[in-house]
Amino acid sequence: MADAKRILAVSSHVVHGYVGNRASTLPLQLLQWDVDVLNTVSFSNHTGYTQWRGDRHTAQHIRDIYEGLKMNTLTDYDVVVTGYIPGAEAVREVGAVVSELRRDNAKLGREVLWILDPVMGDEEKLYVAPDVIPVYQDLLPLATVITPNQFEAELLSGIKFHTAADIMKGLGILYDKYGTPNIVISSAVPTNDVKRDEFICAGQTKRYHDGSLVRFYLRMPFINAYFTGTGDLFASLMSDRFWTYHTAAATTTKKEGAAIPDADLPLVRAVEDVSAIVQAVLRNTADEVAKYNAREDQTAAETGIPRPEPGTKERRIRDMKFGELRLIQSQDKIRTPDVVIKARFD
Ligand code: PLP
Ligand code: PXL
Repeated sequence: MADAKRILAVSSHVVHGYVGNRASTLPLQLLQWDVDVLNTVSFSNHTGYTQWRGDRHTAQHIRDIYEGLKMNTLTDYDVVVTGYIPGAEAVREVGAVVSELRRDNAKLGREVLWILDPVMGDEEKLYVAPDVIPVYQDLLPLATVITPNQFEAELLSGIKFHTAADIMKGLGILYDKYGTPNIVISSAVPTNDVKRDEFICAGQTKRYHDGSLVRFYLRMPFINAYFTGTGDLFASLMSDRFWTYHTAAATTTKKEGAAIPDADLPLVRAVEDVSAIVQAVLRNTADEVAKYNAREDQTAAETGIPRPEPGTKERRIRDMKFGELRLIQSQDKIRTPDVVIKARFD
């Protein structure tokens, strides 16, 4: 048996539900990764419930864990994926740890990819401390792939996405500002789009053989429900697929001397696969949420006790609980996605 692929996942732990590292671990394990899990917080549940208990881990805690790994020579990772880190000092420490880890591996001729999800907020709301923003701005140039969502991409580029063209323009601005070789805006709906029946996932990458820039996008049906953890799932799956296609491209390009067109764009192939998987998980989740709503409506009708009004705390808690991603139920699609949406080039 081949040695397992090794990844370090730096994000949140929740006791209940599937966000942060709890959304990343199972999918990566199903895809044959040995997942080392470094938790940045340990909470009862995700913060979308609006009430939770638990602690944030300090920058010192993150450093300590890394030192422990290092003293046992456990830091020979193929990939590091970083996500939810709610404090500036901790983000800075993660940046220092990843930089050191890559430097140490480079001395041994090993490349470590860094998939950086600049988790800062969603739906117009910042859910980390504002002083996290400039720290991420310092780290983006170091990453292999960044995966901001719409809110984060708008914040980092400084423009609003009114039209589909703005999303593509946003990619260019992000590249000019931060220079990250691979950029993916995981999901965006132009604000001028009144129908809101689809969303766009867009990316920019470089051809391996000549370094020329390529922009691409996928249009997907909009699933009208708000799920937490989607971005975390997206980033972890990107880690798998980008590493896989990148490694294949790097060896092919070296061997053949010239590029094979399809293998020349690992990011594009990765985004196609990942989008298919995320869509499948969201469809399964949305189907279960619909069943939950039907059940609750029926119970209300039978008992004459109305459901709590939307917007109330009681309703929100129940909706959040039944809205957790259905990862276990989606494992077949995680292993073998049906890729039906192909990227189009700008
Ligand atoms: N990627 C795909 C394919 C999605 O369908 C979605 C959400 O609808 C996302 C990503 C969401 O990513 P984020 O949570 O970073 O906004
Ligand atoms: O999906 C982002 C995320 C990760 N981890 C925790 C969260 C959230 C978003 O609310 O609360 C703990």
